Amino acid sequence: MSHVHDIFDKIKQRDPAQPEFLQAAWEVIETLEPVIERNPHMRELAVLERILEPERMILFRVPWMDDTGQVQVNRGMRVQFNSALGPYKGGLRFHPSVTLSIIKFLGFEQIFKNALTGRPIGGGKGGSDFDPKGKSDGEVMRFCQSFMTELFRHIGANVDVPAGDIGVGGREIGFLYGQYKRLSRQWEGVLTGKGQGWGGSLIRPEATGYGLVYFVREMLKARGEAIDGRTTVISGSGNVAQYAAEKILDYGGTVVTMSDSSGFIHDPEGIDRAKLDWIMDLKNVRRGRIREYVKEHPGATFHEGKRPWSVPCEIALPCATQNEIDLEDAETLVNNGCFAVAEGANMPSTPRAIEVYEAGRIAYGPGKAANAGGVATSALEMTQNAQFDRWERERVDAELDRIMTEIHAQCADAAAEFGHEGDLFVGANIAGFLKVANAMLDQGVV
Ligand code: NDP
Ligand code: 2IT
Repeated sequence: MSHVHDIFDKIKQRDPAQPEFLQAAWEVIETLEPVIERNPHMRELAVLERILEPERMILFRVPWMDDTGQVQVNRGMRVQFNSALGPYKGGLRFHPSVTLSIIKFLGFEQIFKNALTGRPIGGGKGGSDFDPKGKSDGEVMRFCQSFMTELFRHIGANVDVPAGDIGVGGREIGFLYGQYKRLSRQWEGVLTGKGQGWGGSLIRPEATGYGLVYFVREMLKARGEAIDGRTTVISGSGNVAQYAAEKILDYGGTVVTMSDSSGFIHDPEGIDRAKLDWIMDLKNVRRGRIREYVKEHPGATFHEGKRPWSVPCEIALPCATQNEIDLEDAETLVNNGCFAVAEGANMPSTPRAIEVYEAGRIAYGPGKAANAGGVATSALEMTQNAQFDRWERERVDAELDRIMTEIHAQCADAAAEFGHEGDLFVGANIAGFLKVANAMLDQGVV
């Protein structure tokens, strides 16, 4: 049996009930066989085995009182996966589906994503099975305060720096930060995605979506294509989806769908700037559901319980959640003429969907490369906080664009070097892995 199969068997035995983590782990290690062959010392030093085991996992009870006076109990967690390159860095997800398997998969992806950004940040992730949907601001605040009352002793500006993810946006980061500051008596860059008036970086809210589209621009450029005049299908209607849509419009593309967990809206005339502003207000201020779009925009239709991949497009941007494009969705996309898929979400494509992209030779930007703009800009926020400085919008955006362009080049170069020309999936894994593995080798057996 090959080295990577052998290692995978061991992690399966250790954590048989963690399907998302096993999926993310296999997607990386299956592409690393040639790297290990070229670097046999990595085997003896168990680099793969070490990278697959988190440095530390913290699980804790989060009790809080709801508006009726009833006490609720959720589970909190933080997986501090790898600190070879810098302090642990990665988001917090608040969603009822959160399990240790999901947080481990996200933390594992984060290690390589963060390495690709070229910034000094390690990989981590955390969250809770708390559902912010339908909760009052007071309930969300009490939950966040209770969550941070335990988490604060495990994090710090040079230790571990959480941020947002699904269900954690500016409101939650504010409540979490306030409680951290109160408990630690430190005003420091311990969280990113902070408010613009109190240490948050300009462009951080936009960064994942903008960065995704900068990556798409590079991916298409390499094939002599461009976004201008192309039709884009987007899933999700949260932070990443909204700013991906905005940047597609800036580049002259058309966006015809957005979605949430109830279904998708299809607007054949295109979601223009004014309609996108309406969606941003719906989701971010009124905290409404995407189905409400069709009441206001009669040309559009709502498709209950469905995902948007059946709508013909040239570019598909999954920006909702993991495993949202399966084999059949991928086949439909390719058969309808889609030639580029770039992942705003983490692991939105199942392994069989990825096989379809590769067989169809379409441009495929894996999440750990394509959505790295969010964490890259978080790292720029950390730099600004450490310098007690605040950069102009244009400076942060230019830096984000440069980082995304560089990530695309790194992935393309690593793919070519290992005989997989044009395969950014393999390239992202190898380029990210080599940076982390070399740092681990330098730092001894820890
Ligand atoms: P938000 O909470 O802002 O939005 C999430 C969106 O995805 C909502 O439209 C939500 O719909 C939908 N969604 C969530 N869970 C599901 C589900 N199980 N099935 C169908 N739809 C779902 O999160 P973000 O936009 O921040 O995150 C979206 C994705 O991008 C995630 O995969 C995240 O890990 C990834 N990501 C985020 C980054 C960031 O900076 N925020 C950085 C890099 C990646 P509903 O409202 O119905 O739940
Ligand atoms: O998945 C991700 O990269 C994020 N949710 C952002 C992490 C961060 O620290 O900004």
